[in-house]
Amino acid sequence: MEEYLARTYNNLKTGNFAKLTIVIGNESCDLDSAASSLVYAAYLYWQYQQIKCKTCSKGYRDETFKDDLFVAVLNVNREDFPIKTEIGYCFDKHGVEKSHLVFRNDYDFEELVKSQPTSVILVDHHVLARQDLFLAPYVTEIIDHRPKDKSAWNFKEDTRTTIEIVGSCCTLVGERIKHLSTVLGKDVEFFQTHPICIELLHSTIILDTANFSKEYNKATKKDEEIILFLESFIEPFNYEENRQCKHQQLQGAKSDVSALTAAQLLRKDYKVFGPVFVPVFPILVEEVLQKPHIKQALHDALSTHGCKLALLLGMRINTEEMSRDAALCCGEGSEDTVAELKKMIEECKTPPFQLVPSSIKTDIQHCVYYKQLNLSATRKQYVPVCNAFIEMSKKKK
Ligand SMILES: [Mn+2]
Repeated sequence: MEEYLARTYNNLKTGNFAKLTIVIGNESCDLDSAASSLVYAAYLYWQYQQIKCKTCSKGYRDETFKDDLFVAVLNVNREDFPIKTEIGYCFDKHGVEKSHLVFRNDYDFEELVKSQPTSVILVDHHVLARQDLFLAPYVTEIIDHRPKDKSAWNFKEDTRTTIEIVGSCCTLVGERIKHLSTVLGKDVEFFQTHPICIELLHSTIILDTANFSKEYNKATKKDEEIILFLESFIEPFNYEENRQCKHQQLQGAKSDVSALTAAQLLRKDYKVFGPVFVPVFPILVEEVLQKPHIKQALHDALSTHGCKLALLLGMRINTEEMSRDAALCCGEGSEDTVAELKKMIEECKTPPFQLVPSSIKTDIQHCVYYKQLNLSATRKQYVPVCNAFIEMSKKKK
């Protein structure tokens, strides 16, 4: 894995390759997308090395011989990678060297795909985001676990597809590698020689199925089958405990935002409803407001998204206790507008948020802070209020 990552990173940088294959996940760049693209690209590289050795005589491969390149592209900008805390945790734990990863904004991929023979493999999605639409004509394979969506299908007719509803795309990647290895006559050699890949697939399937939780209900028979296959290499001392422990650690890492800056926190999980910017945090808003440079970060976030108001929603879970809080902030000159939304969330009956105004020390000028006593109300419940607010603002104009 180490050798694969370093060599790929350097060869891409120096343009030292014949044909390019890009393996890319969806734009949310969650652990499933990251692990699927990395493991599948590593496999394709390994497979290429196996076949190459058989067919190429040594003398024919002089210094001018260039290998094909298989690049996993993490579909997130490099500076936003720290936001994906569970990926950072998982990669660190299993020894994936982060300095050799390739990110969305490391290259002008639109130029790159045009300038030489290129194939693109989509994992964990098959509807391209607007900024990825230029990839469509190059797509040769799709591995995804969402229901097939033909509405935006503009891929070549001979595109190889593995689209099946299972808990995790990593399950399908594991199965595909197993199958390709058999065709190659290599049985389980790839898995035996790539323990990091086994761990990445294993961890992701556990996180995506909430450790095969019945309530969550995402796991399928195939997820179970592949995880057992992976565990035949991991050979944990106690299978049940191993899974449980991994699940807890990954969940913990996902909500561990202690190392993030104010600006990163505001980019981690947000939605925009017209003029209202609504980020949610896995910590209390009270803590977010204490972060250095929060005032500037909030100002920047509002202007980036063209918003006037921000509704910040926080939540903290301590082993058993949960608490929630919220804050409504606005930029200069939007004080009138904020008063309207303030009234709406305070008086909302469906459901009542039970917002209790509380004092807090912050250098944001226009900020109302609340404890939210209704613990089951999430951003989902605020959406209708935001939409009603947008409608009302339109009528006023
Ligand atoms: Mn997925």
